[in-house]
Amino acid sequence: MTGTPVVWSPTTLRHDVEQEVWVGVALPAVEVPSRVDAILAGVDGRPLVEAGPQDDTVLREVHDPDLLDFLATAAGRWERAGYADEVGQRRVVPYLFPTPALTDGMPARVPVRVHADAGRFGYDTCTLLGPGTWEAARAAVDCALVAAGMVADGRPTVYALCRPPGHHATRAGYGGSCYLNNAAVAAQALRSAGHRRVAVIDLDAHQGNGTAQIFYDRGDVTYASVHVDPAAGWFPHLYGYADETGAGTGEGATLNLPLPEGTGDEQWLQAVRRAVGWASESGASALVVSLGVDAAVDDPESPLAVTAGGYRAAGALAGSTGLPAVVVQEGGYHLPSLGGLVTAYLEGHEAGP
Ligand code: SP5
Ligand code: ZN
Repeated sequence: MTGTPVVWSPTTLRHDVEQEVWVGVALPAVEVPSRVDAILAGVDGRPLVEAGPQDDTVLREVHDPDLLDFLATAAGRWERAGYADEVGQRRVVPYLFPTPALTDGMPARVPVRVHADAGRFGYDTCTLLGPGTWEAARAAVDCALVAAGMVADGRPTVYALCRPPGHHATRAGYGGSCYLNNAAVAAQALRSAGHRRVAVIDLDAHQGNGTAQIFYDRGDVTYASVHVDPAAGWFPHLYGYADETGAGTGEGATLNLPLPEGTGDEQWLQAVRRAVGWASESGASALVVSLGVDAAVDDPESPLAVTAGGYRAAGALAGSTGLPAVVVQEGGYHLPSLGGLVTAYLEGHEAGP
């Protein structure tokens, strides 16, 4: 078997929350376990590697320990508190958000009930958490770690089939269908393995506010993202503007390239070319690609109009750098085209410099 190795874990299928609560209404979830089957079918023929449990060290460098504790225990707390019988909700849904509008600098207690506590970590209502969520999110991190380890050991390109996705997970928060930041973990793992500078290139339709935040004040991990303009009303709403360029030692190490609704291959690839050029000129010796394929024309979650050919060309641009790369799965929700889009990207990337 030839081609990019695909690192996956069957444990990632255990996250199945069925719903997302949006504007107060429970809608069918789009980030579903069958995404994994669709992608596996698409990438068929490449060597499959099953990720087993990995060490926590890098995960704890990227995330706040309180977030990790909450994610690991919340489903059990919810189950024991009896919300399924009481109100018919089997999954953790945040209810109260301790923003400055509520606390205004006054000391705030930790709410005793989990439905009131979830808003300390969950920053939107869409990202439900149930039995299996922690195990799956942790397994997705394991996929990213195994892929990063293979690249650190000399494999040129490895694809991590991470699910749930990760790039909206901040240091201390979860949201946007993301719980643990797989791409940030991969970047940090490459740093620990000796790469002095790592460049993250985020192709998901939505700006990866979690990854951007985690590395915002660092110069050793650069972040470039091509995404639908948050100013046009799109997630993550607060971040992804062009004037966010980093802070402190990270000043100039963040590049946001927001695009108008309806953007197709030509303009999207122009931005991808800029992001890839900027990343390779940064002096990075390794890449992490946050491969969301929800910029695709048929995707239900974004207004961008990229084709499979566009993703193939984006892969070719990243591959042309000749840099070793961990490609991490992010979003992409149109099940009939999902596998083909991921494969198109990988074929482009595999062509190399
Ligand atoms: C990883 C990733 O792609 N996350 C994107 C999360 C964006 N979710 C924002 C809110 C979803 C609202 N969905 C309702 C669609 C109605 N047309
Ligand atoms: Zn997305």
